[in-house]
Amino acid sequence: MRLPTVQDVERLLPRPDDFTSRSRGTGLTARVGVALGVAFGLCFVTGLWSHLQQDPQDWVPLGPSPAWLYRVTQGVHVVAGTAAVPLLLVKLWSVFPRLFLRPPTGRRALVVEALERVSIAALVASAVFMLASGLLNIAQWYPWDFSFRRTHNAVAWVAIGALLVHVAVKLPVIRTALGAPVDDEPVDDEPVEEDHEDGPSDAGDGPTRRAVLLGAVSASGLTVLLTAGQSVPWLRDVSVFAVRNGDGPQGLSINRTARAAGAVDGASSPDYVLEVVAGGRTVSLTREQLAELPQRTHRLPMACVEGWSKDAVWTGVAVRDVLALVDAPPGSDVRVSSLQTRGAFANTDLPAAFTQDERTLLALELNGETLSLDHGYPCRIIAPNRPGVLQTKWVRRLEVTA
Ligand SMILES: Nc1nc2c(c(=O)[nH]1)N[C@H]1C(S)=C(S)[C@@H](COP(=O)(O)O)O[C@H]1N2
Ligand SMILES: [Mo]
Repeated sequence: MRLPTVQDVERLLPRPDDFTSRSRGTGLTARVGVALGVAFGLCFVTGLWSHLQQDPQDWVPLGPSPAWLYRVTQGVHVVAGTAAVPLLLVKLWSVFPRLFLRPPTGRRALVVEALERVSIAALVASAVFMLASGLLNIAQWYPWDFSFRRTHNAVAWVAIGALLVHVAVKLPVIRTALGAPVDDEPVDDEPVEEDHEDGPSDAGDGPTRRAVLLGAVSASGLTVLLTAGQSVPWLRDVSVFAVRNGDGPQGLSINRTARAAGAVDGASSPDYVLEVVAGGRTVSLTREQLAELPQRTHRLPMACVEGWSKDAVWTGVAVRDVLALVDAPPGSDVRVSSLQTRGAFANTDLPAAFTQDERTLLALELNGETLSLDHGYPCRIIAPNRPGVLQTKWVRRLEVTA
């Protein structure tokens, strides 16, 4: 018996022409591609913005105003990413037969083709990774060991680079495809085909491309409706897919509980004091002493990186008033440490622009009640226009760093 040769295997593989469904076509691919490009563009810009808040660079001016900005950018980030899922699936399905294109002859053509395929492989792999890792992060399920934020950010650059290369290479095809109707011929004029048991007819089976396009866009729109309520209050009741919608004890979702953070003992200890440190000076304040300082009340959103956000009324001491007790110069950078003993986000940095703002609070009350243990008792940071992960709960120490 002879082993099958490469030619034998090649004969068994389908060719792009073997896929005769009328549902596929460049008109469909290009239109879904444009929608996907917009979604990925929005995700990239808002994602970079969120990354920079958590990893500040000198050249990016970050500040507390407007207070709602991060809430909007991160809401857009998560909604656009979720809406991209059905679009990506339809896009991949529409170009799948091209996987079976045979390599061209001639060395030059072969090199060009190989380069294009490598860029497409990078694009597909990175796009799938971005959406999958983003969705898993929203679900707070981490089946990996790497840092989500750093990896999601690094792969985003691969995705956006590969996307730009792809658009540049395909630009002539895209322009032609967008200039023509999505279906080759008007649907109404098509003769009614009978179903053939022995495979697709020559004209091709399946829904028209217009129908597929409509389906893809509707699925994407539906995804938006089902998730946007995590940040858009009047959609809360519609958004059954929203993992968290902002509601919870004291009128606000709880992200990590005091127990999960290992903060219960420290937070309920009668010996609790807040340490405020600048240069050589340290002041220790009990919770009662904090409550005796001038109190301010502000309505500020909690805006989680996972997309959910909600306004709440916070009462407490302005961070800048506390810093004044140790004669810290106005506009100091501050390191915030918490009582947390387990997991990430135990310590955060509060840049000068935030410590200067009188709305940046060490909150003692949430929506008119004493902060519950899970919301950060004895006191927590709440600042305008900040990602939720930086709104440190169970604060133990504020130290001026610069
Ligand atoms: N010390 C500490 N603070 C923390 C966290 C944490 O894990 N540890 N989680 C943050 C995250 S991710 C969010 S979204 C907010 C949520 O605050 P809440 O649980 O009071 O709504 O708290 C932030 N503060
Ligand atoms: Mo969060």
